Amino acid sequence: AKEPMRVLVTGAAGQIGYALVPMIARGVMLGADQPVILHMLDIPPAVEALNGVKMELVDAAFPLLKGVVATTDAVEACTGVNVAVMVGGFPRKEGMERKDVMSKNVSIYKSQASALEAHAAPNCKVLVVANPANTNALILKEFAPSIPEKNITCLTRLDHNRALGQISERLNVQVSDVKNAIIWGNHSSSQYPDVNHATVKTPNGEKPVRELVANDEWLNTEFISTVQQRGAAIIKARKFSSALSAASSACDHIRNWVLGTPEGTFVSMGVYSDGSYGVPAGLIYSFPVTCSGGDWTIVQGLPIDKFSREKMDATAQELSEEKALAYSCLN
Ligand code: NAX
Repeated sequence: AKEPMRVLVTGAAGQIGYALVPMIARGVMLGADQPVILHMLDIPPAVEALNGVKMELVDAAFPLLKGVVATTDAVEACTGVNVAVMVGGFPRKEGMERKDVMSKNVSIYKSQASALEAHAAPNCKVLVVANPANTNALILKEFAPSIPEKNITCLTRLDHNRALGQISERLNVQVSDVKNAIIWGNHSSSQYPDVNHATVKTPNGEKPVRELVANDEWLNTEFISTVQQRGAAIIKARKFSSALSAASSACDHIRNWVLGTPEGTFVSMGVYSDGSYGVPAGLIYSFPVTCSGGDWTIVQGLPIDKFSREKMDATAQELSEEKALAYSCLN
């Protein structure tokens, strides 16, 4: 039998946490043969709710779940973890300045970076979900210098999956037959959902999405804005932000990272830019990646047209501004 893996979920008493921890305990994230020990962190005002989640995990009697740590102590939460999913953060409240929200999250990610660096298992893989996800991940990287930068990522897989979902609805095909959409850039409304390389499996082989949709106008306008604005549409409908889809996509992100992507398939991950595709190095930017042996690699050599270039640059620009804002909060 495999040794259990320790998985940290911060903000575990929140909405996404409530959807995510049962998926992890069911093997959705790391595989149906991989035992897990869950480490759940939240803050003192949420401690009762956190303990309630722990009670439910016990009550669910998950065969793969070998232990649960529920705590408000970051050091205890981070100790020995192999995977860290950072969902906890300070939400933007009405009337708050961007800078004030950034400043709260910078201080959270600075201190949790130190706890992870000092106490996580070697080679711990980190996924930041909490917004501003790319910039929180960048702060975490900055303040955990001994964690390799390739181990620090942020979630744009939800946006990627939303793009696949929109194509599947439009063409009335199974979502599992659609692949290789790309989310470039920031997990914000400046992201660029790109279907220029996406394909659909048909009885006559793989066909480009552009050929099957045969409506460039829709692909270049409504498709893009629907994916960019989907988070807001969910809030409007549900009165709460996306939770089950965020949790499921976080599982997809880690599962592909640890266990690999299928041959010929790429997925979107927010990763540390090395300057690929002319994206400034030193940003956490969403790229198309393949994963193998526990490492991601940016897909190289995709042709980029002028329309795409402009949108990729605009979202990079927004990330550079967020980075500057975050650094201004450090002083
Ligand atoms: P909730 O407000 O329901 O939960 C957040 C939890 O984090 C709360 O229980 C809170 O007590 C806890 N928390 C706050 N500060 C903490 C700290 N310093 N350490 C540990 N825990 C802390 O929010 P939820 O709907 O679960 O969303 C969580 C985060 O995900 C938000 O930042 C949200 O914006 C972000 N999202 C990111 C997505 C992505 O694709 N990257 C999509 C979904 C979601 O909007």
